[in-house]
Amino acid sequence: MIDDGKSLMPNKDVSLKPKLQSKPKLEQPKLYKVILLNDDYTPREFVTVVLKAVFRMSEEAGNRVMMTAHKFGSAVVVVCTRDIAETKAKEATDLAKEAGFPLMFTTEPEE
Ligand code: TYC
Repeated sequence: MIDDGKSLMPNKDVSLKPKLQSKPKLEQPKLYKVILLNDDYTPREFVTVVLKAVFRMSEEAGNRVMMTAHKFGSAVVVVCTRDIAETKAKEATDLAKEAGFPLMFTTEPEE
């Protein structure tokens, strides 16, 4: 009979014995920060627009991150895998460049 998983009979293919050797845990992927850098030329409103568009931030979150970079020189936008961090940082920097602004997003590994 084909086991459809609905039978109440014990399934002889499933071992109930405890494993003697546990599988080694998979490595967690290293995480990267996307950093927003302040500059003197990009309008504040435009920075918030980019944060909303590329990083799917709310107006409030975008404004908060933008003001953090404005006041302190830089701000962490998001922490994610290297691939996503680099793609998003480039997308956001390119969007600003197309609009004629020097706004920069960089990435760095998390400690
Ligand atoms: N400092 C810019 C200005 O006064 C605004 C700005 C904020 C630019 C944050 C970049 O990451 C930035 N127009």
